[in-house]
Amino acid sequence: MVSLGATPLNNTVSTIAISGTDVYAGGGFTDAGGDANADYIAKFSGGVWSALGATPLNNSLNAIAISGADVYAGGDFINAGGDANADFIAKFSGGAWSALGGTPLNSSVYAIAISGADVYAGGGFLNAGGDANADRIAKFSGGAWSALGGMPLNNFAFAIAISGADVYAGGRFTDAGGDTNADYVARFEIPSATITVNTATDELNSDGDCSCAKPSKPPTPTPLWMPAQRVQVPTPSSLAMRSAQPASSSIQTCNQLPAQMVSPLTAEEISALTETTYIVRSTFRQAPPSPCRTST
Ligand SMILES: [Ca+2]
Ligand SMILES: [Ca+2]
Ligand SMILES: [Ca+2]
Ligand SMILES: [Ca+2]
Repeated sequence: MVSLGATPLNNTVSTIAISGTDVYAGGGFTDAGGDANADYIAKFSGGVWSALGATPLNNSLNAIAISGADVYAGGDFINAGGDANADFIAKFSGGAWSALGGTPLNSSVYAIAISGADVYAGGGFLNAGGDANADRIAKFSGGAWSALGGMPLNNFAFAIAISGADVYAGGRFTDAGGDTNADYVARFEIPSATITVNTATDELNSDGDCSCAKPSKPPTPTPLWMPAQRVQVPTPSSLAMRSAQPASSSIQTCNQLPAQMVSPLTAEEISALTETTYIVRSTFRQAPPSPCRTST
């Protein structure tokens, strides 16, 4: 083992995250590498420690997660970077700290995990974002905090890890989600909330993305839609196989496609579905006439 730089830190490190060649450390230390602003979190880059921004955090750090150029920190601090809402969790981006949403958490964050654009936090907080069920674990998505499946944890969450649609949480809780065996560690499956496939009046363009808002003119089914090509679309029944909560899902099928062009999804294809994907077995050779273009 060797040191990071010539100036040792002065207190505990609780979490480390790496982005490229930069190492981020968080914990109980202050003035990392002699930088007066490098308190509780610091970046080791090019052989030296430096602060994240000019406004140091005011209390210990427990978790760091990095997504692209954004560094998420969770801990015991409040008002990160002077943002009154940046309590216990904050994002460092573009040289400044900012809050996650307009409603601060009310207690410590011990774990952060990121899945796509969603940030999952675990800790000791209750009612994140005002959601009565968002206790000790919550998802920040689309600017707001929410519970995981309406299921609060009954004690602290200290660790979160995500693999695909599975969110694993560890902590001091018992009976997560009402499962008497889900003690101290549990898995939550992210529901495939909404899978929308366009109608036949929408564009099915060459990249297979058939999401489109309002066609001004229905395309002509032939010869643009070649009979040799088949499209797979999720059906409500296949979605039910995938999701434990089909009632919360909405789906449209290409309801004007000839029936023989639509065949059921395989189990493997169903398991691969996510909120933002659907499966087109093969794309159509030509897009219908504009102006209908993809919206997502
Ligand atoms: Ca300091
Ligand atoms: Ca505050
Ligand atoms: Ca609650
Ligand atoms: Ca139990």
